[in-house]
Amino acid sequence: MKIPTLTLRDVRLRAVAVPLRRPLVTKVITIEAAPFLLIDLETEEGITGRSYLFGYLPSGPGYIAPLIRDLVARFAGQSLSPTDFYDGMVKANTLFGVQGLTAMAASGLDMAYWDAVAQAAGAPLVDLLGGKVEPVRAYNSNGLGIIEPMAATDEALELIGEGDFKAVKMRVGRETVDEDLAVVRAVRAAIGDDIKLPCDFNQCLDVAEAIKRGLAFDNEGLLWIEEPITYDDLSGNAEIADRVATPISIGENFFGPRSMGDAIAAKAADLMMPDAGRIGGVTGWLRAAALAETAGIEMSSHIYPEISAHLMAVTPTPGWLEFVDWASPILTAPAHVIDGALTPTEIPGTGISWNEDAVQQFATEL
Ligand code: SMN
Ligand code: MG
Repeated sequence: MKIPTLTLRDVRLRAVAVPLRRPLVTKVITIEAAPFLLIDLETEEGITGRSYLFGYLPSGPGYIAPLIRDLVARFAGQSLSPTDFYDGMVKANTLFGVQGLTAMAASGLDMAYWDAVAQAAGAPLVDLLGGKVEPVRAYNSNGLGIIEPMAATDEALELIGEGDFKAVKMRVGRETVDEDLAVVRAVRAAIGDDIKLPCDFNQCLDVAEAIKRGLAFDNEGLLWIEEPITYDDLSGNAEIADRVATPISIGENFFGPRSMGDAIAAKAADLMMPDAGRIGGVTGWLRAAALAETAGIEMSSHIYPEISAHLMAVTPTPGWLEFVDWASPILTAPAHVIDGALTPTEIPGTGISWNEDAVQQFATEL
C-alpha cells in the first residue's frame, strides 16, 4: 500500500478535563480528572488528523500547546512522509531539547499525522503499518489505586467484570511492605490464580527498598513490578531487575526510542512499556518495537488504548495493552474491551474523532 503524503496547513488545539470514574490514587499523585490536549491537524487536502495527549497536570496541556504550534508553523506548507515529519520535528528541537515536553509535542503531532495519512489511504492505521485488525490482549488499569484492602478486592472484581479481563493492574507503595503485601494477597485471593496481576510503584522507592519489596513480592505470582524507582536511574533499575525474580517493567517515561535503547543496553528492566505520547508517536513506537524485538523483550503499551491497539497489533514481541477508558466520554467511537482484548477500529485512520458535546462540556482554558 502506498503511504499517502499530505500537506500540513494548521493545527487546532483544545483542552479538556474529563472526570475519571475512579480517581487514580498513586503514591506520588492523585488524578481526579484527565487533562487532555486535543489535536486537530489540518491539511491542505482537507483531511484532519486527530490525536490527544494526556497532560498529567491540570496545567499540562497549556505547556505543550505552544510547542505544538511552533512545530506546525515550522512545517506548514510542506508535503512530508510521516517519517520525514517526525525526524524533522526532532531535528528542529535539537538545540532546544528533544526530551520531555518537546518529545510529547512531536509524539502528539506524529500520531495526528499518521491518523490523517491512514484516513487518506482509506485504511485503519494497523493496515498501513503492515498488520491486520485483530484482538490485542489488554489489562484493566481503570482503578486499584492505593486504597484499603476491602475496597481493593471489590474493585478488582468489578474491573475484571468490565470486559472479561484476564489481567488487572494495582498500584502499590504504601508506608510499609507489609501493608502492600496485605493488599496484594487480598486482591489475589479475590481474583484467583488465573487472573494476571501486575503492580505499579510509580517510582516511589529507592533501590534498597525496591529490592526488599521486590523479594517480598516474589512469591505472590505478580505479572510484573512497574517503575519501582526513578525511571532514569538505569543502573539502579538494573540492580533491582538482577536481584528480584518478578519481571521489572519500565518505559512510560521514555522520551523517544533512543531512551528505550539505552535502558535495554543497561539491562534496566525485563519488560518495556513505552507510551505512544512520549516515545515518538507511531514513528517512535515502531522504532522502539524493533529494539524490543532484537533484544527479545516483551513490549506493552501505556495508556492511549485507542491508538495502542493498532500499534500493539504490529509489535513483534507484544506484551499487554493497558486499558484505560479516560478518553471514552469525548470520543465518538470509544474503545471497548471484549473477552479481555481490544481490537483496533476498522475506521480509516486511528478511529479517533470527537464527541463535540462532551468536548464542550469538559472544556478547560488553554
Ligand atoms: C499512570 C498512568 C497515567 C497517569 C498516572 C499514572 C501509571 C500507569 O503509571 O502506568 O498506569
Ligand atoms: Mg505506570
